Amino acid sequence: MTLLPAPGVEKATEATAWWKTAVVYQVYIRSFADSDGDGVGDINGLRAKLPYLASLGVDALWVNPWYPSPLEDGGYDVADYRAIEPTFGTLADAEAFLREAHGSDLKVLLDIVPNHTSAAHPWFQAALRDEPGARERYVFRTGRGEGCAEPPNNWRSIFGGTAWTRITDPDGTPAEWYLHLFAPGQPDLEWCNPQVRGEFEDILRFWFDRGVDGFRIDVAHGLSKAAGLPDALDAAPGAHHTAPHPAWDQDEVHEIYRGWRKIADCYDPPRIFVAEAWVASNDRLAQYVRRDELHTAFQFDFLRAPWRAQRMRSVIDDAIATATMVDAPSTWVLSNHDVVRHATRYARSQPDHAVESEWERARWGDERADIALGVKRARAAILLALALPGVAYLYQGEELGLAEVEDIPGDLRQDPTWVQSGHTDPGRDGCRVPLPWSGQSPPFGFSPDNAGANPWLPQPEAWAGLIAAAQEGDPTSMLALYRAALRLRREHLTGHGDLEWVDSPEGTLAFRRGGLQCWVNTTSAGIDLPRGAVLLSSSPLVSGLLASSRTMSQRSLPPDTSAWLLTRMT
Ligand code: TEU
Repeated sequence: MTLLPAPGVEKATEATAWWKTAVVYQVYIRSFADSDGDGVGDINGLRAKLPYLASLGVDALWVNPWYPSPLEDGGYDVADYRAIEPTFGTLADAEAFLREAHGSDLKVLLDIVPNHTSAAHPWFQAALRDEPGARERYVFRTGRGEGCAEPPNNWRSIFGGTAWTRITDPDGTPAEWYLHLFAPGQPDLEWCNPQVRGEFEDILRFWFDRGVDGFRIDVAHGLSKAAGLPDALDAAPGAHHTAPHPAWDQDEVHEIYRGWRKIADCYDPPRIFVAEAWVASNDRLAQYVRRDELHTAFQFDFLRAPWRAQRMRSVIDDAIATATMVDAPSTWVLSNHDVVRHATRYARSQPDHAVESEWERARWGDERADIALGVKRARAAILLALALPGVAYLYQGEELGLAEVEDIPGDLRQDPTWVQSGHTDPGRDGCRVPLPWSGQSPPFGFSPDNAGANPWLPQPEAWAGLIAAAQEGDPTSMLALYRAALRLRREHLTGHGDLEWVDSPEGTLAFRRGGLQCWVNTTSAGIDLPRGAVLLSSSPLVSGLLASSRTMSQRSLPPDTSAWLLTRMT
């Protein structure tokens, strides 16, 4: 991989840059495919599934952290950023995977976790030994109150509980507190420290030099904290940081990413970034994707929107308007490894307005989920997401129609959220259950036959009806829908610019892009469809005489259904 000379290099024209229209498939490697029978997914299992991923029709893969880790937070507690967790494989396996993915015309994004390390990271171990300069790499502060026995401020962990833990000095005396906005095993790094900045720029180069095409940046909004670490007005940052909080979305963070962008642009082809930034508005989100900063950022308002046309339309309009201000594509996503799978989010009653975070309601809701309805809506939602201009991310298993597994026994749950919330939040294990590939009983081909261990989370017996092998040959399957939509998106939508809304009845939305129209019906009644060849529909359409057109047959778009129509360019 050639490394171009320093600044002043010619940048590849961005007009047709792959990252502006790509569909990226998220691989939560721990639950994707297990090649060695230990019940945990691994790189060689992923390598074996590359033909499946290539045949799906995506452009790139995003692999969740595969670095050495105690796995206290599913690998987001990194102990060495330049190696591979032995459970997942070796660096040689990773390099072979990169070669083979590129050989299948799939780009590869890794996950980088700059906000914090694992407590097992050598840097933090040095800090515990109070080695010179070691504590300055993290956020250590003196406690407050009598004997400094209270935390330095009122911040709470995203997972629940306080965001501070007090350590004892090597001689056993109570010492300072360190900040962890997530689990205690994830000490926050001090990004004012030039050593921290230099280390992560070197980590980027380590993987870029090995051919990695880019990074998803974990907690991109968290690296810089407000000076003085003041108390927050609302101590609990909230899972989605929609209220201003001194721990999140500080302006100082952008200088870091301008430096990262310079590094990415020095490679040929240039490397790219996608930000995980949970911020209060799309105006704030746009700050991360200015032309000299990151390329893309997940559009989480779309993910958080209820299945309601008006709400989704206003989210789409706001997202596109703010992204366009900085000449960035919008990045649509419906699910990931942190939220309730959308087939379940859509399976309960939907409010007409946005609730601060829909999936919490779904996650804790005691309303029975109508999964058949949720899957029908998920089929319609993916035709909406893939028709929109910009980038789309798919979370592993959504192409199989998987819903959230909501009955994992408490003693088998591994998400730190479950413990830190005092068992009030079931956590995120329900969207991380190992995939069903084949067979009629667990492990459903996730592990080899006669594997030595069960999958690390239990799979529902009902997944026998969702195995990928059975869906391969079924034209009505979710897998067939995803494959067709990705193919038709490439043929009819990529390269076409903005959308143009088309008038449609209340509770529906319709827009034109190029010669294609996308119609979405979120109501419980059918609506008339305009003339045009139906390219694809998420559920069967209804034809025949309709009340609104007495003389000629017309198609109706059923409830909770989307359709792509090929209409003459007008
Ligand atoms: O998530 C960042 C984050 O804020 C999440 O906690 C999110 O707000 C919440 O889970 C939504 O329900 C990233 C990773 O995606 C997550 O898996 C990690 O646990 C977290 O950072 C810490 O690294």
